[in-house]
Amino acid sequence: MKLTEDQVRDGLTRLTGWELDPDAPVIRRTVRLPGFPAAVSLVNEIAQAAEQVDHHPDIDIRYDTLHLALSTHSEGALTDKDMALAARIDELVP
Ligand code: HBI
Repeated sequence: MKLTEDQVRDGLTRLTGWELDPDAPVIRRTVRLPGFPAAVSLVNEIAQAAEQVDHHPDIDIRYDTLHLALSTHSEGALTDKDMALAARIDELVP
C-alpha cells in the first residue's frame, strides 16, 4: 500500500536518521562505521534481513560509510515494507 507523504513523515519519527528524499519517493540514511570491515559486516547483516522479507535497500559502500536508500520499486513509491525494513536496519546498526 502506497504511503502518503504525511504517513511517511509520521513513520520517520519512529526511525533513526532516516530522511525523505525531497525529489523522489525514497527514504535515505547514512551510517558511519569504524572502518571498511565493519561496514561490509553490517551490509551482510542487512542483506540477511532483506532476504527474510524479500525487500531490498539500495546500498552504497564508501570505505567506512554506508549510504542506504529504501523505496518500493514495484510501486514506484514508499510503502510499509520500506518503513518496516528501515526499522529493522536501525536495530542492526551498532
Ligand atoms: N525491493 N526495494 C524493493 N522494492 C521491490 O519492489 C522489491 C524488492 N525486493 C524484491 C522484490 N521487489 C520482488 O518482489 C520482485 O518484485 C523483484
